[in-house]
Amino acid sequence: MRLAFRTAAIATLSITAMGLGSPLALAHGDGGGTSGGGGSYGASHDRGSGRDGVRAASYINRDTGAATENPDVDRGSSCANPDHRDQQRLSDPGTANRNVHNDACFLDDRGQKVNGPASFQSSGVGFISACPDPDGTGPQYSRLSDTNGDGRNDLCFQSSYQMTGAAGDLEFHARLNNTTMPGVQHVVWCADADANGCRDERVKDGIRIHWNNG
Ligand SMILES: [Ca+2]
Ligand SMILES: [Ca+2]
Repeated sequence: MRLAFRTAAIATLSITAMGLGSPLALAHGDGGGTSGGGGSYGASHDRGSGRDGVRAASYINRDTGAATENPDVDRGSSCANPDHRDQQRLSDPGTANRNVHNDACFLDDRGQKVNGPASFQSSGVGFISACPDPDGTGPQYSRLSDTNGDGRNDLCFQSSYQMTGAAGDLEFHARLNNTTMPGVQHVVWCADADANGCRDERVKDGIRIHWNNG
């Protein structure tokens, strides 16, 4: 499945290279060829050079208006203006009532959002509580896993950015939670064509949550 996806992504490289450089072209690709952005990015990264000007931006979403709204996070926190740090009280036992919403983007040198397979990787306290499928029943997919077997999910791989037609499209999304362990949770987000996490990647960004007892 992964190999098939990567092959398809690389196949779109030539299309991307033929000049689909405008934001309009990117939007046009949302029907399924959007992996062109990510595919070309991942392929470049595999060559060790990276695509010029593409950078990772990860931020904490304030969840304005939601039950989980977090007033400690900047109101304007976004890919363009990321708030990377949060102080958060532990969620009540057995709930996610104070979970943290981590969003992220790849931005090209004009500040436009581009696609690419990517992963959120958590370390320290806490866990990844949600790793949504980017397109619901469509061909893109997510995979949430516990890579070190400690009972806490720490790796969220997503084959593309969100493309559901809802708010938050063109960005990557995960939810973080913690009910029992005060301390610091680090979450790195990276371009991850090989779907194995961020330690072998160079294009990445990260956020940090200080969980406390309130
Ligand atoms: Ca899907
Ligand atoms: Ca990797």
